[in-house]
Amino acid sequence: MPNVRVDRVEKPLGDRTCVGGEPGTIVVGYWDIRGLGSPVRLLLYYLDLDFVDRRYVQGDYDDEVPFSRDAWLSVKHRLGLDLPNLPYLFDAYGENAARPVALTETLPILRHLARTYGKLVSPYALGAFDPYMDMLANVVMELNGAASRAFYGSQSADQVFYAYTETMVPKMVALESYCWRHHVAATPKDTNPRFLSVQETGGTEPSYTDLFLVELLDLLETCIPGSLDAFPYLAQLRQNGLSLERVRTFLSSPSRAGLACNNKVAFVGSASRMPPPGKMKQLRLPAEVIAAAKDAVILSKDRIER
Ligand SMILES: N[C@@H](CCC(=O)N[C@@H](CS)C(=O)NCC(=O)O)C(=O)O
Repeated sequence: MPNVRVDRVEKPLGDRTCVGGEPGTIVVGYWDIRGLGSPVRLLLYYLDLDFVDRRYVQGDYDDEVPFSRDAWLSVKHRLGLDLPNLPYLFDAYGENAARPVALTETLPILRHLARTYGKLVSPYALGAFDPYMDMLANVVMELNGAASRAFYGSQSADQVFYAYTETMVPKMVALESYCWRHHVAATPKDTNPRFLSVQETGGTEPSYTDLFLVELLDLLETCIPGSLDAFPYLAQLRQNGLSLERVRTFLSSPSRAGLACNNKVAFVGSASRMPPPGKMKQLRLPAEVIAAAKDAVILSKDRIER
């Protein structure tokens, strides 16, 4: 189990000196939620790497400035990042101490960690140099974007369900079809293959893309229960990932346990301590929306079989 220091930043920094990286360490910066920070934190736990889990806290709806982002914005352009954003990664660990790496953008961060440290756990390096994993990771990122727009951009339950059907289901169908065609994460009775990394490992080891997808699928199922009902392969992939010992360690860690899925301003999965009227922690998917997603999966299988 890695040694992780949680550093919650609740207030704007003001004139105080601002630190980005710290010599000899890995620092991850993100909001005080799961969101895009969680796959990065998960990968660090999986790799058993010590790190500083720096988490910026968004203001609440009833604060003087509602939903203030100032804890982050006050340092955003003072950390020495080329393209300031959250999540960020400062890696000054081991060989990187001489020339620290400072990155934003989730996928490059995940790839950097898999490429640099993957060999600590696997000769296959978490699929770090596998173009199929890169290809799938981009689709996972698109699914994440579609989910974020549904969570943050909706004003009603119907808008969330519409966004699920129109923007999330097509990406999930694509991933489900990939799993189905390559026998990824089949039924529990199958001993293998189990993960997306079929091309390199036969699916016996998770790639960085698997960990990213597992965390996202779990977030979807938490915010919109029923999200995976039409997708048996994705549901099984989620279970396969969550049952890994290193992932279980992460789930019960301070970097994951108790964290809200989304920031306080979100319509679903909000971290607000008392959501304003209309906002909700969870939104169960209606049966007819699940049935339509099941039809989309059947259609896709038909097309492939023909
Ligand atoms: N393309 C970026 C998206 C990053 C992003 O949208 N970050 C959001 C949180 S999920 C944010 O609040 N960024 C801080 C900012 O825009 O200043 C990535 O892959 O990491």
